[in-house]
Amino acid sequence: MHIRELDAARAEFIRNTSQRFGIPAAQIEVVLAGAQIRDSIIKAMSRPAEAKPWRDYRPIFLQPARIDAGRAFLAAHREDLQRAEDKYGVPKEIIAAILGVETGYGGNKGSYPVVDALYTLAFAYPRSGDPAKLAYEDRREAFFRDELAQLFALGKEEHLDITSLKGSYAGAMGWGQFMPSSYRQFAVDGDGDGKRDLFNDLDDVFASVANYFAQKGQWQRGGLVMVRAVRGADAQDFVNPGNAVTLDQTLAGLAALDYRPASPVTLAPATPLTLITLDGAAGPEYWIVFNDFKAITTYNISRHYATAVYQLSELIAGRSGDAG
Ligand SMILES: [Ca+2]
Repeated sequence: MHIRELDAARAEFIRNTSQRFGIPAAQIEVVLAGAQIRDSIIKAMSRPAEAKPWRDYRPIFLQPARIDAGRAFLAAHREDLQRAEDKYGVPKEIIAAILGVETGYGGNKGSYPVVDALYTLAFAYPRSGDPAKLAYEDRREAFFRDELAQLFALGKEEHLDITSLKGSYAGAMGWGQFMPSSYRQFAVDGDGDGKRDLFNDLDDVFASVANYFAQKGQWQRGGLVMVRAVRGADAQDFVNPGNAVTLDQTLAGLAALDYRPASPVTLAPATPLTLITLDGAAGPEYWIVFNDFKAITTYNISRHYATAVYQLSELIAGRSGDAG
């Protein structure tokens, strides 16, 4: 973007955000005047881990150190995690696994100034130059411009100095890496001290992650996440395009296509589900996925991400997760 275009886009953003959230324009102006467009953020956004095949993605998140740290984390915070599980229905191992994948259990909450991250992606989103990707890149830039606006609203509502906040290169914050809009919509005050603090207060963190899944993901208490499937000799490749999974199959429907659970599962016949294929180290892996798998994809739409979270949760719980 040329300087003049940037100035015009920024002026429009300031006007809109000021009106939308009742924040003085001068206050927004001062923050943006101190914001920087950072090349390191543009580079990081251009190579996400989710694009790797499952066989290369899995070892990043399911290495022994992360599993051991997860077990220690669960042991140290069992009662507090259990309270969140009881209230929201989301297993404590899933909450712990999310924190393990997102930030290594709080060890790496991100070191980028959140204002810079969102400002960079809102006004200098990386462009491939490929005309087929133009509409997608425009949508992403608009998404980050909205998140930057929501960050100003969050600062006003939570009495935060947003210029002091650190996070990921994409502007995700705290133990669970909430974007500003999710922070505003789904964060809850777990310990009842009147503040929603996703940076320092673990009761708030646990309750907020669980609430996110319960509200946005429509998590079903006691539901299945995913089970291994076996491909029969007569099966055709199962086509399941796109990112988000669509639960438009049943066990009987999959059986008719010659895919079956590797171990018997007890389900109501109409239970919605679908099949996904992962490119594993030993060849294709077939998995039947359910509502609570889809719920995890509301946190990050990648199937690899959801699978890693589930398998980490199983390993933290001391089960195999049929992780292979
Ligand atoms: Ca609190």
